[in-house]
Amino acid sequence: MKSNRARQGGGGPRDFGAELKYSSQHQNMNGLEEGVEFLPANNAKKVEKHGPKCWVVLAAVVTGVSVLSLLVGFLVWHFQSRNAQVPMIFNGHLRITNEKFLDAYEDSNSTEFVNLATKVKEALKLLYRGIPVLGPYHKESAVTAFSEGSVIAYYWSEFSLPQHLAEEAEWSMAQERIVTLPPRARALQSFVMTSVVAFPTDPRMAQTTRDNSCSFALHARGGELTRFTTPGFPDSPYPARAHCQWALRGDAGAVLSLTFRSFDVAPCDGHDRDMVAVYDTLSPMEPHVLVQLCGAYPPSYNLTFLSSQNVLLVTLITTTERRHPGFEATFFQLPKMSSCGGYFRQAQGTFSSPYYPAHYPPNIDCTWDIEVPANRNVKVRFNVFYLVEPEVALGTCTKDYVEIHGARYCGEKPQFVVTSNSSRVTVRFHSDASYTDTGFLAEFLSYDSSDPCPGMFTCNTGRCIRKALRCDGWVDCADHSDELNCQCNPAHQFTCKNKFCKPLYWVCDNVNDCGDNSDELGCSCPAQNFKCGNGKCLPKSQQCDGRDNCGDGSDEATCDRVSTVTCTKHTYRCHSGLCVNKANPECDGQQDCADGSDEKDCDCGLRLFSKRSRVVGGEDADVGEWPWQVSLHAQGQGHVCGASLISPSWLVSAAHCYVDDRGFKYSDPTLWTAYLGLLDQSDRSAQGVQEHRLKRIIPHAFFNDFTYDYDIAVLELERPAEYSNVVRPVCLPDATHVFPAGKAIWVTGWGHTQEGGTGALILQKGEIRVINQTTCESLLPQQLTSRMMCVGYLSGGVDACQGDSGGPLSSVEADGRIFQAGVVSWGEGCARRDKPGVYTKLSEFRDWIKEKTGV
Ligand code: 4AZ
Repeated sequence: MKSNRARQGGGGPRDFGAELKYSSQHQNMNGLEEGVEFLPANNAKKVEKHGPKCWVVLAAVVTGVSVLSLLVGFLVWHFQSRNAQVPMIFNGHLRITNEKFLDAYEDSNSTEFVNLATKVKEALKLLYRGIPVLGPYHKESAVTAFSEGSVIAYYWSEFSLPQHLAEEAEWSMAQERIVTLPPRARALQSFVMTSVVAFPTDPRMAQTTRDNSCSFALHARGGELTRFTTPGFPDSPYPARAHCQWALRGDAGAVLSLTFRSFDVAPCDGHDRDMVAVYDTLSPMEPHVLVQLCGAYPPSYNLTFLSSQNVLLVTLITTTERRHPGFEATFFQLPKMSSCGGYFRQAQGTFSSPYYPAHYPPNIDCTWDIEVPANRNVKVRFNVFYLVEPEVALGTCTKDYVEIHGARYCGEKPQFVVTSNSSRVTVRFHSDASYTDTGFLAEFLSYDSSDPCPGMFTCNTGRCIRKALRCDGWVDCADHSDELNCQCNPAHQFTCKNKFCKPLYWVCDNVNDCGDNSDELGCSCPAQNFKCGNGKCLPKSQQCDGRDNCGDGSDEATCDRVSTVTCTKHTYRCHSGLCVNKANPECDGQQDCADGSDEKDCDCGLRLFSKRSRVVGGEDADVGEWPWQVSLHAQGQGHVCGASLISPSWLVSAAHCYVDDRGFKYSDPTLWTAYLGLLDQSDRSAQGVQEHRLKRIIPHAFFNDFTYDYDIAVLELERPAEYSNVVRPVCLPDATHVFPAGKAIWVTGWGHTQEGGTGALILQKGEIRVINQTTCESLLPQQLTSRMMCVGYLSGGVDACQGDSGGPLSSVEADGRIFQAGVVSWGEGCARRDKPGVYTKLSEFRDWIKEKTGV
């Protein structure tokens, strides 16, 4: 719940006035009084004789007058602004306890609605009249809807308040009241109102209180799905500067389940943003907001919300003029849960938050009472855990939480285990009135306290992991306990000072892998020296002197001031022909070239979906996560190679995919089909997938089919691709772009998931690291050229494989943009120890791509 604004005694403006008064008195004492005492202004002689003092008097008088007029000005401004009237609209609800709900109350044009609304308005007027901070300033109230229970009225009230009373009025309106009307209110005799409460409205929403042009009321029928959309969906964008709302209802005793099936509004960036909000009430009251959404969500993202009663309100406020389709939503009613939680008397079982994986409802408390056989202990493992709520201080769990043995858990957590040293445990779940999440999925297990993880390693957190994961350099237990007290294998592991074991080739890669930096300490240069990217040590004085002293440009790449320097092969050349000393300045959100050319042509490397699906385990990619990834199907063979989209008409791929082989003309563009926006090979007609024929295949003229040197090709599409949420281009790195050793990069593709295995149906992603060129040359002797780079892990495990060829290596760069670092090319097998994958370095081919494609 959004914390209630606390009432602040002696408001800010008053304190400010007091402070100012004090400081002006202070000035008076130091200036005016001194002058008055020593320099009577009527003594002309004295004035003449004591020339300098005369100026003091004059200055003092001028200062005094200015201070006085400033003070008067301030007081006038202060009282004017204090009394300036500010309009405020509050949205609220109240309960009428002695009325029965009639169906006619759902129709705001019915006589019954109008009559009851008149009574409510009258009652509110009387209520405000009795409150000094509200009564004199109340202008108008209106009832917008009624719902069951006995009858709940939703209303707004408008006030015109002096500025200095706004905060107090806000506080007063937020006090939940039971209203007893004065006996003279005859017309309202026996009209009992409770739970009267209201909160200030988002000023942008206030307009909707009067304008009904985009207001809709929908009632769920039986168990049927009711559909609604933003105006114009999906063919035209929703209106700019619109204020829309959908009041959703079910029958008495029901709750509602609302799902956004498609959601694409303007991105959440910037101050002005379009926003969809869902409220667990029919008034847009902030303390009852379930979610606020902007941007675009992939269809796989769970956007189902449950209400606590039989009503929900969806609002759309648009302040931008961007063109987006909006949303399509459905809702239905279902009986309210009579209770939640459970009572288990067995050795193991599973349980979840209510309605998992939908967003659990607000205002709910559940208890699970678990008891396993008496001679065993019980542990609860949370496999999925999302109880995220905005504005909750880290670790406080003041809003939604799970409680076990008095400890509260909230937020987003990777798998964790809570153990009990008895056979019984009680798990409590609480959700408050605002913001809900998808909740948790848990299982309980009984265990023998002397051997909690039979055949496995027990983390200090209680989690069981495979024994092979112990001391492998990767943290698998949340508390690192699997990597503590290890004996490192000196053949391929480095022993950190803190005793962690890390792969040897991570040493001196400029990344603090140990956590205590001990893997980087032995590699630093002597004092007063600077370490180049290529390991050379140079005097600090040579750093940022405009000259490439390191030989790889690194001494000039990270200078505080971006300056124009002599061009070398390591400096970025602006369109003007001048060079700048900053590393990777392209599309980083900062103009570095005087002509702005480094920030031109930057419509690339961004994903449009604001959120990733919360995939549990696995390495399946999500819809729209790699919108530049392309799948190339050869006639009669299905997926053969990957590629990347770099412009509407051009793809980058690997030359070796298009070499004729065993009688098949892979070089013939007419035998290929490119699938863009694809995730699942078994669902190529999924929404958003584009199927394109190829017009041309241009392999690099120097491609060597034996060494795989120059393994790059560009492919022209027969007709241009249409950019969408799932089809977008990647950024191409400049020839000077550096992807340093140790940098984490993503490789994606539908290739084999194991050496000698079969291809994946769902696009796979894997995070790998750039390996130092000399290390790689020693691992793959006489096979590496300067057009190739190694990326992967020497310990094996994650790698590209057959079928990934031609696909991109995607690197997240400054400003969050994704640049293509390489093209999947070759390797000795897949994921083998000491045999990382080899990739074509894209920066080496920037000019070639420009020459062949114009991109
Ligand atoms: C291939 O055959 C292939 N492990 C691609 C990458 C790698 C191995 C094979 C790297 O397309």
